[in-house]
Amino acid sequence: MTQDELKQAVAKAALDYILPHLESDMILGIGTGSTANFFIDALAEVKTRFDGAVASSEASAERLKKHGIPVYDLNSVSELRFYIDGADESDARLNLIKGGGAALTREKIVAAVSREFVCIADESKLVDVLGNFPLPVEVIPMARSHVARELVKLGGDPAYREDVVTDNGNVILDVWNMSITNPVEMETKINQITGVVTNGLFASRPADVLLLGTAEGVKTLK
Ligand code: ABF
Repeated sequence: MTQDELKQAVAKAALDYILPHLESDMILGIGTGSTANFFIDALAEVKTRFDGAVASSEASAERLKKHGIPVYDLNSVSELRFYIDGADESDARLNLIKGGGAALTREKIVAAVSREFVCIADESKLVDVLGNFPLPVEVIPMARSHVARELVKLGGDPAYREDVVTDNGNVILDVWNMSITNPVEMETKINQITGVVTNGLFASRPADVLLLGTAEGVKTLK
């Protein structure tokens, strides 16, 4: 199976996972990226069974709207029953690295409002220790150099992601060469650096379930 076929399979599995719970007034949290895009396309087939969605990026909002799925402002919603999104890496405890698509801050906000975070990924994303994928950090532009120096003190090797401005008007530093053995601690430490908006570790609030596309079929990790 190709990687895209694995992504399509987990997108379908996520739809099957949420389907029995859908209600006409329910609003879903929807993520960003190619796996999330497959999910949005699958979700369109059942769009009459729920009310609408909150998106973690402008790109996903556009895709939802193109399918005729209403998109809400998060401030008008008190709870999202599910948040369905991809990841760049997951460990076996469902701590994640996200933000390869630069949408990490909005993703973290949507995750915070969601009752159940369903992560969808192909098997290449499951790792023993997080950090092979460079950890994205969203930074207020004027603090970029300061934050980079502080990240070096934490053992990382930050690189400015040039030509990328987030949906919030900020910049991204990608931190290479970190072996993140204590994700909750690292997430907290990085967030305490002045000028950091947020970082791509989802460990204080990890995924609740990981649907993993493998050559042997979709595996469910909880
Ligand atoms: C989002 O999309 C991000 O947090 C993550 O960076 C990325 C995963 O992309 P893909 O599904 O295309 O591999 O979920």
